[in-house]
Amino acid sequence: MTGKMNPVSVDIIGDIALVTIANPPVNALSQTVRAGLLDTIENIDKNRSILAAVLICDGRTFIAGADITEFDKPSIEPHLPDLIDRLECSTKPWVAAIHGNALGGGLEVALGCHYRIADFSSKLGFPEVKLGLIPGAGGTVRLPRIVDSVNAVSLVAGGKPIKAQLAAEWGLVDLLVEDNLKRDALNFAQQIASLPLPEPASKRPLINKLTADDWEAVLSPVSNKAHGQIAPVRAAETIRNAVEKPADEAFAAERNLFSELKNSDQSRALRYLFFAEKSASKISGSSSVDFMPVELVGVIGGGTMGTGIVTALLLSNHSVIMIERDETALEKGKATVLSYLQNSLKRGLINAAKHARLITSLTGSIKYKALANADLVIEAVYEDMDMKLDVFSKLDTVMKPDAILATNTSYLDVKRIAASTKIPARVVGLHFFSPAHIMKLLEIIRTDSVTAEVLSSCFLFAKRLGKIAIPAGVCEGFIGNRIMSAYRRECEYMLEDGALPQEIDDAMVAFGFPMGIFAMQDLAGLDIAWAMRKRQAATRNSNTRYVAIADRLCEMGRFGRKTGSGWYRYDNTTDTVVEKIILQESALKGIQRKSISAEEIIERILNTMRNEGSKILAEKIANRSEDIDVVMVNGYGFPRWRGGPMFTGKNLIP
Ligand code: 3H9
Repeated sequence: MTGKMNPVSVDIIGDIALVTIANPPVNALSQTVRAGLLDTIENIDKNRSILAAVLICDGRTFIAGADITEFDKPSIEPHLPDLIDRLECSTKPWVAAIHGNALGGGLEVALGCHYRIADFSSKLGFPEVKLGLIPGAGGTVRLPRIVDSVNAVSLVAGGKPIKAQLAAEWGLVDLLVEDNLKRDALNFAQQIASLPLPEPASKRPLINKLTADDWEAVLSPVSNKAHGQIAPVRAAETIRNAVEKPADEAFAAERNLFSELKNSDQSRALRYLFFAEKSASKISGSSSVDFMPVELVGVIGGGTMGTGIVTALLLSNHSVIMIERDETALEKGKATVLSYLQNSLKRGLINAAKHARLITSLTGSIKYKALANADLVIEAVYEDMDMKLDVFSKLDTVMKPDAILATNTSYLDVKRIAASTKIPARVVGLHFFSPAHIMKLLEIIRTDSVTAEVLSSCFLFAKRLGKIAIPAGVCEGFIGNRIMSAYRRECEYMLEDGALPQEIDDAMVAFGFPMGIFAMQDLAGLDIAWAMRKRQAATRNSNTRYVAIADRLCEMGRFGRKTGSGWYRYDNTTDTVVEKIILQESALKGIQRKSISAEEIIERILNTMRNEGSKILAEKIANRSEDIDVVMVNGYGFPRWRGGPMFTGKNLIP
């Protein structure tokens, strides 16, 4: 044991031992916890007056897993798999009393206990695949001896925790409790203390066996969804191994695979991102700064962005006033929000009572003066500076003086917007991503004039929305769109140099992007970017290389999927138009086309992303290179398991 205070304490209550882990913030299984727990198991086994033990945690959660910060250091005894083997062989029955989250190694400890009880609001799961890992302390072996093998695969390979109620339906939880977990756990322990000691989970028979065809049906969706990530596939295979092989062999195989994956590039990348995301908002908000409460929020505009933002606000329990230019547009916007909420209800994300309450939290108006009491207003009108300046001049006259004024612009100069108002110190950019109620990323754009109080309040607001907030300075496109513009430009150069859209898109998908840049443009529509290029035409530097292929497509009315064709044609007919335009444009510039391999395509894309990222850092638009990676992964489809463009640069993947 180290000199640190023992995070495991024991109270003897009658003939029950109440074992409490106190290792804030999430009761991770660090070495001191493992050592304390091992001592406690030994002591309880030796103490003849104790009939049963309850394992409970202090603070906001049960054990949230192994201590991830220890994964890059040499592992110190007692190792978690050995500890859990010892726990399940205890001569006294152990009851895990779960609140908050029982995750990863935490759920493995609970599986080592003989019984599990949980409060209704708790969640149980194996998120290891999100860190590029599989459970490494016997979880894959014990789980299919407690729950159905198909459920075991979905829990371990999916990585998504399940609610306690479902866990109880699966047999993972023996008892659900309402409000007093400690009291109910002690009562439960008293009841089971006189029963024969149950078989340890690893010695129990399997819940069910699957045929080879069943396994095919279970495993193939996992590999189809993996998009290059190894862990989910290996996790599912490990469950199959645990079902088909003797437990001893399965334990050893799981342990070996866990160590192999822990040292893999993918796991290192995913762990890097885990901590990058956790620390992003922390360094931005300062504890010494006051926060302004944000309860009532106004949203200007009921279009795609506005309705997504309103939905996100309602789902995080804010009251919202939507402003539109006329009643028809307002009703349309509100109807869209209601359809999103209905969808959340249908998908079980909110219950009927919450749905009913959220609907009453939405009001709308066509008059700006309805915003007089709002704490924050988010402008989400068309991406046009004059239109935005007009909105802010109206806001200036109606908002209370301490309200925060935010623009959702994705490219425009927030400093100019701020300077146009009476109090520039309260103006900030809140760049949501579409659909705003689903995408987790939020860029918080700071001007030179904005106060620390406004910024900190925005980070707190983002946390309540459940967003990953990244601070960014003012420049065209901020962090994400600026990098995307740069690499899109590079992809267009590649078209002129010799590649075809399909080749570039295929290379990106093979690298792990959900879709290529050209397919994505077709989905988003080519017309908005075209309008912007036309606006910029007069001021464009004539010495800069300009690729006109997208303009040619737009001139033909090819705006993407919505018009049936863009970079691709969507009616299953062969289309040579785009290729012809590309060849013409290359010829016009006298470019000798040469084929570009998939590797070179990716290298050129990554180099461009990193170069732009380095400029963004040098200009202090982003605080840290980790923030750039968090933006590209969460907003632009960069494969999470590769860590982000800046990380791949440092770590040379591929
Ligand atoms: C595993 O268990 C492997 C085993 O199968 C086998 C082993 C042999 N370790 O997210 P929050 C920190 S793999 C260390 O803001 P929330 C986090 O960095 C593990 N630190 O709180 C943050 O630190 P800071 C499987 C951890 O309430 C602070 O705790 N488990 C760990 O919003 C608060 O975190 C997981 O993957 C950890 N395991 O959410 C669970 N977890 O304040 C990962 C958190 O310095 N964790 N921290 O920035 C989570 O999903 C969320 O943290 C949780 C709480 C839902 C628990």
